[in-house]
Amino acid sequence: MFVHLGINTFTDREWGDGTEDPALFDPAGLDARQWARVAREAGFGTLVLTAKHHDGFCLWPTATTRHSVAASPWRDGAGDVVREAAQACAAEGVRFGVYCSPWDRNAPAYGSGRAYDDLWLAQLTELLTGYGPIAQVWFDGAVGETERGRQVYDWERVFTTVRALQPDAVIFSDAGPDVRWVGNEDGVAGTTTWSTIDPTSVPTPGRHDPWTLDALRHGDPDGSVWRPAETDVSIRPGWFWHPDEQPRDAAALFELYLTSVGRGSKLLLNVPPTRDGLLDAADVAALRAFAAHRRAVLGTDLLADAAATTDDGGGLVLTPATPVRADLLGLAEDITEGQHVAAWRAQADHGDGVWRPLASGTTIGHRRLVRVPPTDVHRLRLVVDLAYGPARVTDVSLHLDEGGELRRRPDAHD
Ligand code: FUL
Repeated sequence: MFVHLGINTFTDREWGDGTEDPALFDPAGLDARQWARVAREAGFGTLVLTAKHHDGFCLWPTATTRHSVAASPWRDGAGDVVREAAQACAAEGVRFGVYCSPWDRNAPAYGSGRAYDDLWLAQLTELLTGYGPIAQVWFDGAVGETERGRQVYDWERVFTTVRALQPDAVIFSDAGPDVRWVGNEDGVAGTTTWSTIDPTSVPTPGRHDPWTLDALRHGDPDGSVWRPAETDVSIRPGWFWHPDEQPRDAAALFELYLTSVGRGSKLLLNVPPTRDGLLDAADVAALRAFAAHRRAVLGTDLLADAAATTDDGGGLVLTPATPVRADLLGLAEDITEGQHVAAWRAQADHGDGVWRPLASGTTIGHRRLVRVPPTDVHRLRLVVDLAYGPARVTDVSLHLDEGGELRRRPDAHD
């Protein structure tokens, strides 16, 4: 779960310009335990907090700038959102991660090169040494121009510092090094998603050549680094909470799950706290309904009791004890030795002994979920037509999400 909270929450903006008065920040009812509890209950493994967004306002009492919670009325200037969030996550058994924006529209040194990197690394050092284990460090790619020009970050130094201070933290950016951006903020990974990529195709975060987004979206089966795609998207139109915006409903959230996790990617879903510092009741209700729906649909595998055989054509044939009606196909590949499946197809026998096409695709990865027309399945056959190494398909499942295919979004096909 992504948690965007900051000055923007109080100014109704998405990108602050850094001139905001810290006095605006006062989420009086802030309860990070509520965020972490909702995250855990809805099935999120990690919570990533915007410790600093582009406006430069720090949610912890940093020694590096006065532009922080220490200058705000919240908790009489003695509060620390990062600490409360870290402790809440520890108490709820949710991993904790931080977003600390490279782009800083408040820092006078921004755009000057090393002087700004020094400040930013000092901030990162505070975050990575003062709050216990950090599971993910999240670097967004937004870069602004200043009158001094464009800041060129020393990414090697940044990554080396994170590694030294939190060796187990997963580092996210356009250019990894551990997890890559999926190339859009719509919640849609590619139907072809390789966890490997050619690192030279996206050499640094924030560099968007014409082919960059495509490289991020699909990855590369010949890529030399393992750098899975993470799909970040917000439950609301904006990343920050705005009074006039509404969250997506449970059906739309399930669709996001299918187009992210269901395409071998990770889902990082943003749920922004209100001005009171709590997750909005409407968002919580949508998350709960989404989690219940997801568990009901995906938790029931209609092929659970099926007998498995292999036929002459190299197909895996699954025969349930009684015919099943399904509209969602689930596949999984064991990726511990690499991701290999490059083309697969599924066929169904509707009871007349004839194999008819049901679905086909390219990559599988750790999870592939594909909507199929509502079908009576007497037997299911899976064939892997192309694999760049041993094809280890570990799961073939069928599910029923009644009517779900009607909600399929037109942009969800690629
Ligand atoms: C982007 C930022 O510009 C947005 O405000 C948001 O934080 C998103 C997750 O990353 O690069």
